[in-house]
Amino acid sequence: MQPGEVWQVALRADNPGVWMAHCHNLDHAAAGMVVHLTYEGVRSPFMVGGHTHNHPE
Ligand SMILES: [Cu+2]
Repeated sequence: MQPGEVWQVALRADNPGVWMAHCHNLDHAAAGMVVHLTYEGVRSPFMVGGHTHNHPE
């Protein structure tokens, strides 16, 4: 992809859970090449922020 490009991706979502997809060039991932895929009705037991000290980059 080039800067500013937007792509649409089709996938078969048949494995319910909470998923993160990211670029394996970690500099890119840290710059935002990360997507969080969730399914309606699927919840995580983990919390972000606050007293958990779990803060995304
Ligand atoms: Cu990348």
